[in-house]
Amino acid sequence: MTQIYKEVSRTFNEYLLVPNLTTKDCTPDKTILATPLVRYEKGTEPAIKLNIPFVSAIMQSVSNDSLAIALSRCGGVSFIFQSQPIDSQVKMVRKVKKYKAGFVTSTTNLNPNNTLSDVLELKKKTGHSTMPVTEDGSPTGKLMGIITSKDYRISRNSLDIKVSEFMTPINKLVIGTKGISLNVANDLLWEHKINCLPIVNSKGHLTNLVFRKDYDEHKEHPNELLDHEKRLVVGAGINTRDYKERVPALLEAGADIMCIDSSDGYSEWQKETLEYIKSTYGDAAKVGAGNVVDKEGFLYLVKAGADFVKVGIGGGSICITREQKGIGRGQATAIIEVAKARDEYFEETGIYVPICSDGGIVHDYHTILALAMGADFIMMGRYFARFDESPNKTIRLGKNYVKEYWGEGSNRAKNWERYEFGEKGGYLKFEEGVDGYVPYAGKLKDTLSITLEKVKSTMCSCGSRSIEELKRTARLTLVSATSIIEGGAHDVILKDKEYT
Ligand code: MZP
Repeated sequence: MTQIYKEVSRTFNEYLLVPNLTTKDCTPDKTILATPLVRYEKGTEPAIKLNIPFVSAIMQSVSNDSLAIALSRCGGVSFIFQSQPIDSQVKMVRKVKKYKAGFVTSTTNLNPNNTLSDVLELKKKTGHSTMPVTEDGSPTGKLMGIITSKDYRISRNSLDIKVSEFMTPINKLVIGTKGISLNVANDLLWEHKINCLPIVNSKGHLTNLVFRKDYDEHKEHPNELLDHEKRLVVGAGINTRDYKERVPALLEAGADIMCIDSSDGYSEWQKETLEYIKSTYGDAAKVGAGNVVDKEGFLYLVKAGADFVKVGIGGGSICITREQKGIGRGQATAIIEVAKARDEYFEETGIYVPICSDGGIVHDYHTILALAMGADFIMMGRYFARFDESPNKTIRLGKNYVKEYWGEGSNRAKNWERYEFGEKGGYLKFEEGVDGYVPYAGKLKDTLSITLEKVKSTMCSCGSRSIEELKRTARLTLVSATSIIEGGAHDVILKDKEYT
């Protein structure tokens, strides 16, 4: 007999938080947004924690290397999309792992036989006025000296003069040795009143440059999410088809966390994939799975070895799965049920498996509701697609700037691995996603910091200083349709609206 759930399937807009007592020591600056990313046993620490509870979606129009760098610098993680050849995904992961805040690879280089004329041409081309001089003119050659605009006067020097004759030679330079920390590099910059510090290895070869301005920028990212080698943390999507080739390549490139990308994760293909990965790589490979919307799906993936479980079917902004296939569940109901299953599983086994609320975040406050409902962290696509750092194009549409945003189930993405079941595959039989635009929103860090301020402020209204406390003590209320109207500005004439 068909089972019909008694409870209506609900979503974020239907709930509000009821404030708890805010004590004087509960202020936004004291709230902590750290949250577990992977499973852990009672009494131990998770191997990876996020510094903010946000990750970016496994999507072509969202998570590439530049978004991954920007988000990890702010404390979250991107899952670089898997609907691309293994080698191009691996390249993106490598770029994130190689990124070292403050330590840059020199892109404007000279050799001692270059002339002043070459210097001026290079400056015009790259816009950089600080140029290391290496024996062979490469970014990693033996360092001979440095040229800055203080080293020459165009009105006095002949354009033919060789770089070796007017550069500041190595014996007059302050130099850092490879392996020093950014703090030590910064101390040298300040102590010697210089703007650029070349870093060399034991053979005297240039490895990096550290600029004073980059250090200042680094200071603006106190939440950076770093691995034990102080590299940014990065995630990568995988699928249930080519995982035997993709997973080792991603691990080799340094991916810290992987996640199976699928619209419906309650399947034997996911179980097989998880079991293969865990039996082959053990704890060295961390992998999330999903998406599910109920207790059964959650427990199935947990028992197969998932390090976290992603929750949500059909709620994504670009998703038409519910219209096309009639499957899914309201995101709020799905999270509440799965969170309960997670807590019961923890109670029974002492193993905590974090859950991720994936898709459907429209307003900033929805993120707080998702956390209060029990999500450990939140995956967003639309939210991150709007920023400078996402891979998609910014275009002008009428009076506004927008960015392209398309679903993985759209013909444009051709991500059949995410939607096909077991068949030979290779094409989408029908679309489950749309191709559209989102309003352009500038730099990730600027908007993200406002969203996080809202999260912290609401946590304080709820008397919580941590996400764990919020999940434990939050009180949610359902809202009527008319009380939703009451919640917005109403019965006033807004100043920025035309009066007609
Ligand atoms: P949103 O943040 O834009 O609302 O939702 C992003 C999520 O939608 C993704 O993380 C993924 O789970 C889901 N998604 C991606 N593509 C499609 C599709 O084409 C989709 N149907 O549903």
